[in-house]
Amino acid sequence: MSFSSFSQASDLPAWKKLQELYDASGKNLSVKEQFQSDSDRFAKFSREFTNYDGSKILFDFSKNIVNDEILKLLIELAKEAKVESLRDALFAGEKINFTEGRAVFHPALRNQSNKVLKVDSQDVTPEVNRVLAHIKEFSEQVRSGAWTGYTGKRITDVVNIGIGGSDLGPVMVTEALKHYASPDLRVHFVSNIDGTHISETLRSLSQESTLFLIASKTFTTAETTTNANSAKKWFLEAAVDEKHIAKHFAALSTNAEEVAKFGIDTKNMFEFESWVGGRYSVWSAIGLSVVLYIGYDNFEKFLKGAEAMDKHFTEQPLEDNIPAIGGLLSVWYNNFFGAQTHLVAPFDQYLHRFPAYLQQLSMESNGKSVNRANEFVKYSTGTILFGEPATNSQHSFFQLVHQGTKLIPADFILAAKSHNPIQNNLHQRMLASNFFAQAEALMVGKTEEQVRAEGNPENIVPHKVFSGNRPTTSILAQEITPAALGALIVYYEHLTLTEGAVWNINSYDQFGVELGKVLAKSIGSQLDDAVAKVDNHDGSTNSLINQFKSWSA
Ligand code: G6Q
Repeated sequence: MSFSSFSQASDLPAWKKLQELYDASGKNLSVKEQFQSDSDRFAKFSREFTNYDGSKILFDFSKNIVNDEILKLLIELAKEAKVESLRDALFAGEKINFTEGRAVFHPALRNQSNKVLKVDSQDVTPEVNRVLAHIKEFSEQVRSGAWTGYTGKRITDVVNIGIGGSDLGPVMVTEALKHYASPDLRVHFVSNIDGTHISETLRSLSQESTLFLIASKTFTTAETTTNANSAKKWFLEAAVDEKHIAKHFAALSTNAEEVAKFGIDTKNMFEFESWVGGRYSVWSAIGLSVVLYIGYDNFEKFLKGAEAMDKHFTEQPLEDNIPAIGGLLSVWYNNFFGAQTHLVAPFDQYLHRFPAYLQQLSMESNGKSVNRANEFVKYSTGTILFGEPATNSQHSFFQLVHQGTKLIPADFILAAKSHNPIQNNLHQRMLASNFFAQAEALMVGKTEEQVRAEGNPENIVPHKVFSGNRPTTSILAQEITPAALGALIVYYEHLTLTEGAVWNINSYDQFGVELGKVLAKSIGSQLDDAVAKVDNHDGSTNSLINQFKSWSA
């Protein structure tokens, strides 16, 4: 593997130089002073992305704790860690997910320019296009009302049943692009095994006008198959005859055999391939709920926006490569400043599920402690990603971001144009002013002298001091369109790749998630017997299970 010729990233020369630089001056670098001494700083450390439709997204990295020397060394680190080789291997369909023997080829799903893209020397583009054509045809039928339910009524509600990667993407994207949605169709998402989720979802729906999408790559995930069976039972309570299932259930999966066993007509199956990882699958058939909601043309724009960011990532030199810079800054904070977390705060209500989506993307990809050379890493990997939309989050956990003892690098996201410019755009101006003010305050801080000058009593002064120098990346889009959202997601995908490449870990397996699927099964069978006491676990687990049995009886 040409991209994995080293073991520990901390042994790379650039890593060592970064450590020296951090110790000597990096840790005390004042961003405020850098702005004072360098009038070009914004131009130097910001990058503009141009989408396929000419729209722009501005990535302002200038409020990060970097200077020319640090950025240069971070780029050197990326080169030594062969980030570009890993990227090229991914885009060439190589099996870079070596622990599962799989290619990681989700960019092939947004190959709107129809390049020949091969896995195992076979061009996958015709098959991707065939599924897209099927999605287009089906979604147009449902949206136009030509596709009807078993009593001839049109479909008014779509319920996507899936979990993890088969849920988070569609939920986030349908919420983010609600502005583009058809008013005639509602989408719902059921993921949790908790019976409350499906019960509360179905409560207001009618069997005659509901379409279920069973979204599961494997079609064996316990939560999804159990929820799907409950949906089927609910449906048949009204429809009675199993032949009606064909009009009300579709499958988004790689597993035709299990789909057929469940009773779904494989004509209503939308396939994708094993080289699509769950957390990278919103671009595949897993995105069908998105297509039904916003229409195929908008979905195509979403794919094209994503493809434009792929193009940027594959073609731009590291110095100008926006996702690579984002990933390298993350390494800088994680491994030199000891930052444990990363905050993503969209100043945009439509993006309210974006942090949850990114949480899986980042933490499932890079929550690994063994490197590609099969050794434990000697440095911290993965970042604890969290976030909530602002301004709400300003009124809660931003306190810790401003004045806590921890360094929390943050991304703030804003669209210049609101889809809801109510009150003569007053709301938008207020939102934007918070976006600017927060990033500025986090950088500039407030000194003792300033607090004193405000007339505060001496014993209160230290409490009102803000150290400042807390790094933020401001991401300013023109508008949250399907194309902009596509590009924004891919920015984070490739940022995650860059981190994983430097850390020399496999960002594409998820054995920790799979463990959960197995563990619950064995205890589940012990719960089938409501009374028999269990004694084969540790003392705590035995007692908890036995108490549960007695209380739930
Ligand atoms: C994603 C993960 C995981 C997966 C779910 C659902 O990368 O592997 O979140 O998407 O466990 O799996 P199925 O789609 O197979 O039901």
